[in-house]
Amino acid sequence: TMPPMERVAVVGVPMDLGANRRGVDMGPSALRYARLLEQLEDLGYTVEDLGDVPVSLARASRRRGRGLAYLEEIRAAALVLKERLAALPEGVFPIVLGGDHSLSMGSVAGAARGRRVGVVWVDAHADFNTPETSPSGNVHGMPLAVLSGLGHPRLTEVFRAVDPKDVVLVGVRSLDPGEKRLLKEAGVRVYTMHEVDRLGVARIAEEVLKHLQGLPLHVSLDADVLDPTLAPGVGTPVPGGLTYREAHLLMEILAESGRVQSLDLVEVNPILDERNRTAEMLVGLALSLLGKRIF
Ligand code: 5AB
Ligand code: MN
Ligand code: MN
Ligand code: MN
Repeated sequence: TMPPMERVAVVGVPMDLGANRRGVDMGPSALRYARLLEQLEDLGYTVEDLGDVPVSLARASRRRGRGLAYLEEIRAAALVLKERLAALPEGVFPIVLGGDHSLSMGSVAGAARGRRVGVVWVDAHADFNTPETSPSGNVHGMPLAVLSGLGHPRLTEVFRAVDPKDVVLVGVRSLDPGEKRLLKEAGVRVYTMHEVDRLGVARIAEEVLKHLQGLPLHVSLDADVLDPTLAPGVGTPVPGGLTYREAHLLMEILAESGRVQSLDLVEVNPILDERNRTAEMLVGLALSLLGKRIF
């Protein structure tokens, strides 16, 4: 089954302000270079590239560490993204190219258009920190909390978009103490790598679809969910990630539901990558999520 849409709109967000390491702002170019658009056309989609959302440059002088780095700059870029997605006609499937994961505040809020959606956040991390629980002050560790209504008021006032009970995490293997507590209190469903090992991805994917029954789905795919041997081009690698087939099987089963309506491909850092293989991995996964099949 293909998703219920034949048109795809691609939007880039060349932003690295939410992360510690520079370079993830080149992710949109790397994903385009890996022939995302051409391969979607080969699959039968009508594809439009909407170009990139404007993002402020990082300043060499800016001190990083505690406190929220680049809060206003990130808010502004994510807000433009939110408005661009919200303005798309119904029936167009947006694929957002990152960029650090803070952009997903805008993509989920924009794709939701004020309606109830389920979010499948596929990531080594939960991105559920608040300024109080964050060990780094980096906003890319906070977007899922903000979307759920937790975090800095400048962010939640414009990006709160989901009920945390409609959020599922898959592939998690690195959580900070405070965010663990918040995830439990909020009632987010978390499939860590322990559950991936025990249950397998097929069972998890079925459970995710059942848990989010009846809802249109947004998939947010962080490259660092993959094992770093497959996807070395990430700023925050964690050992013990998804294999090639686990990641594809998850996308294939989600695709079969016909309910996925929007996608983020984020956290690709070409500076840290080897011959663009991390971008190529994410492009392959996007194709599986949009209906590409082996046979
Ligand atoms: B990513 C960490 N939890 O908050 C933090 O790559 C890492 O978007 C966040 O998942 C990783 O700084 C953010 C330690
Ligand atoms: Mn992330
Ligand atoms: Mn991550
Ligand atoms: Mn990262």
